[in-house]
Amino acid sequence: MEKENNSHWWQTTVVYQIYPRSFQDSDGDGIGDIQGIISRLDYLKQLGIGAIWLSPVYKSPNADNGYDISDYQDIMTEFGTMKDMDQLIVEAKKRQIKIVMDLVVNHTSDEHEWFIEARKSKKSPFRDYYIWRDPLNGKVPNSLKASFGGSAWKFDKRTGQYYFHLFSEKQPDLNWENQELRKSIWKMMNFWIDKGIGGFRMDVIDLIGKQPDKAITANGPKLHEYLQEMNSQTFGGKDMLTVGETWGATPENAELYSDPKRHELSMVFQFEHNMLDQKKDGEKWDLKELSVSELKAVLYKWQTSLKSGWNSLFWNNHDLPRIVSRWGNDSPKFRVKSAKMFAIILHMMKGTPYIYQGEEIGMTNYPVKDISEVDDIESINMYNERISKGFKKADVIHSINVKGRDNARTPMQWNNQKNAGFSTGLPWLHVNQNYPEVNVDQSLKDSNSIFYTYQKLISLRKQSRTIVFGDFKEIKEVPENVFAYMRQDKNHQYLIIANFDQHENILKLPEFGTQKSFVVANYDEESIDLRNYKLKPFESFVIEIK
Ligand code: TEU
Repeated sequence: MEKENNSHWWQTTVVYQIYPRSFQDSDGDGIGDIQGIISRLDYLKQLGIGAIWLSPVYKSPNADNGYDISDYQDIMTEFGTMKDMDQLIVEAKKRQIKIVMDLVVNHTSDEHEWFIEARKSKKSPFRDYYIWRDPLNGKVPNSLKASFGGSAWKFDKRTGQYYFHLFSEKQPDLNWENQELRKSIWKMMNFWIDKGIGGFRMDVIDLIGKQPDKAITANGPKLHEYLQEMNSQTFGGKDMLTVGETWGATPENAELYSDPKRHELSMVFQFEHNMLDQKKDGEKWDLKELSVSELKAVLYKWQTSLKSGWNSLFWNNHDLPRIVSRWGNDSPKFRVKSAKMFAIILHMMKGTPYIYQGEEIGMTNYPVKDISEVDDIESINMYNERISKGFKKADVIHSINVKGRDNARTPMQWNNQKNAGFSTGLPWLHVNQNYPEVNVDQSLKDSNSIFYTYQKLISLRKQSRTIVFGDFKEIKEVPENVFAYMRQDKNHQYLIIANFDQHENILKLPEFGTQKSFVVANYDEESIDLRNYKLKPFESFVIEIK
């Protein structure tokens, strides 16, 4: 895969994730929509990205903002129509941007026709599309828990059985053991492929091989068999970008997904680094201080352990807090510097980078004071559960402010006008109050903005095969909070340094001496003596070693 003649477009490109509900509203209903996205394609073109991962736009009652789909082949009313969607694919293509659809096939909405039929009777032809079990001694079949709180089993009175749901009870899990179900999914995927999309991001794909009776949820025994079948029945041979969301991935099984010889996916999202700030046996809400050494160890391990497979690189998505607030520093003094540091570390690693909307202008978390301000089902359910267990309200709200998913979902900040230019109506979720300073207009005017660092890094990846395919080498002789690594091949050698710290750190790299040319940096230094150099807070740079 690393050979030049064997490379794929999705290795050299950078992907931009759009959360449609929060990106751009075009009709004043306070909810982002497809025409809104179309109106911003030129901006994305200017940034330089080559693909958009579009969070779900399908018909949905929005129990989980579109991750509960009631019709895979229709568009959510608030977002527009299938005509708009077709137009988006065409308009994006004109700008050399491919659309990667979110494929949510671990579960549907309970309002999907399949489920509506399935729950009517045990004899329904769709009954076995879902997972049903009899009560055990009048109670739930087993103790498996749902991600959004409570039991994973929901009793359905009409037929006297429980159905299985790993997320909310409005998201019943599909039964992948059923071949007819799999065929229905292939058909639906081919419907989208025929429209000319660029690929799929596959929601919690590591859960489809579950065996609930054995308490197996992730990485079930038939998972890879299903993916190989999917590949051969749908996108196989079409050079599409396919990325699986896999919270349970290890380097070993990431290789199984992404080794091209196995005909599964292009790559997976692994979350080992994102989970470093939660307590070992706790949930994501149980906070722990990040250790930069641990972060380096995890990222470097992923950089060096995939041999035939391919990495994805990301700090943010619609489920994660804003990285500049979480692990950087979003105070006026350091926001820009630390946001640029994250950009540099990420884009210089090996793999395909993913940017989440607003990351390129350094959007930040938005703390709330009360649960009434929260929209996200995960946060709300957790709040109710913990309050009923006796947790202190202030502590629970603190966890939500640090880790809650709404942080990433506040409307995109386009300008300093009403509602940050997101909508002329009342936005569905509060706009971050820092929009007069943090917005796209402002970033485009300021040649020193975070936006232009992202733009530069993206264009570098287009020019340099070393950055895309070169070897990764850790440099160990640096302080704990400093990232230092090389990307190299027979033509070029790049040294990447990033001070992951709001304090200074001393760099002593005698073997590199004095360097003249910077490829990219977040301070204005012109020459650095690497034999002895005081790194400023969050100072990061890339230099080519000659
Ligand atoms: O997320 C998978 C998932 O496991 C999340 O619940 C995750 O653990 C949590 O958000 C971390 O805070 C995917 C989607 O990305 C998410 O938006 C959906 O809610 C979920 O699947 C169900 O479809």
